[in-house]
Amino acid sequence: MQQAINLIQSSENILILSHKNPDGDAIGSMLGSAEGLKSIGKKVKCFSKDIVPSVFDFLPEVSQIKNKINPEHQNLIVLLDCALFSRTGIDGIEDIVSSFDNLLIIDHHPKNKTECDNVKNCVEIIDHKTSSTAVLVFNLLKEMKINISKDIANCLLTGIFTDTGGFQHNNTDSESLQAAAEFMKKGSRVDKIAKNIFSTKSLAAIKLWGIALERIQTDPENGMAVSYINKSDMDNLGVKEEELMGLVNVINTISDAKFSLLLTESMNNKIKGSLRSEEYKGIDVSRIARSLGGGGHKLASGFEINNTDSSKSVEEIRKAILKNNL
Ligand SMILES: [Mn+2]
Repeated sequence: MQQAINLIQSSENILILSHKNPDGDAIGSMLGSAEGLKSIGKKVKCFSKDIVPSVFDFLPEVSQIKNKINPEHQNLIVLLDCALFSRTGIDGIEDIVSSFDNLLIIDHHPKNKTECDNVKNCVEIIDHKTSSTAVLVFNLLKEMKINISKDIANCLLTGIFTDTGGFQHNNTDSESLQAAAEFMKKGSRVDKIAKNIFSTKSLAAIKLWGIALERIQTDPENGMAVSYINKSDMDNLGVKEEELMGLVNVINTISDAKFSLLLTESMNNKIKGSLRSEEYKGIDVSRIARSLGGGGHKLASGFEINNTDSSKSVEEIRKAILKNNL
């Protein structure tokens, strides 16, 4: 922690990066840390390869997360909610980060490799037992005696809220709830965040959820509940991929299923898989995700398969998962 503070204190220009397909924790942690660092006079830029899903438009200063950035000298790069530059998904990331003095990684994903293996002046705050990167950012800002404004509170509470599935997943711990209580004291409201995240769906999106729910198949042998969404399903209803956020959690409410999988055919010929399970079901879905080139947490993880020649059907991927892992 003290090394991280030293890095920040000696840095004027700070670039904050997170992973591709940014989720609430990535976005909330970026915005919350940016506000905190700006409040002590730092020049901060936030960059994400993928646009921020519109469900997060309610967050303060969300437009400061840019999708375009020029390679320029940075004193410090802060990598949030992931630990490798490759996870940012940015083409030519090496050029963008080629000129920086220091690197700070703040993450809560279990891992064996981090960018600190490749970079000399690097500090990592990594704790896979923490519910969210937002909690780690909060601890750092507190340690730096940075005033937690209502805006910072809203951003970081959104990170905790989304990564704990609205305080329902098994990573919801006293530390997350204590942090949430601090944020509420600053004027942030869990109910408002919940409304913005969960209750802003379009009719078309709900109909598409219905199609996916209709398609669920369960496999009594391995306990998988699986469904899929094709790109044409989204096109026909005019639904954006980001509106599928949370769908896999609904599939995961089937009590007989040991784990759930949602396959989504996304743009640029990729098939995305989202996996969920519950602690008491005794399945580590990150193992499945890793075997397919992805990663994540034991009970919530994901992978992405290139399908440039459209050679793989959802059915083939489903079979491959069965064959390799179970
Ligand atoms: Mn996270």
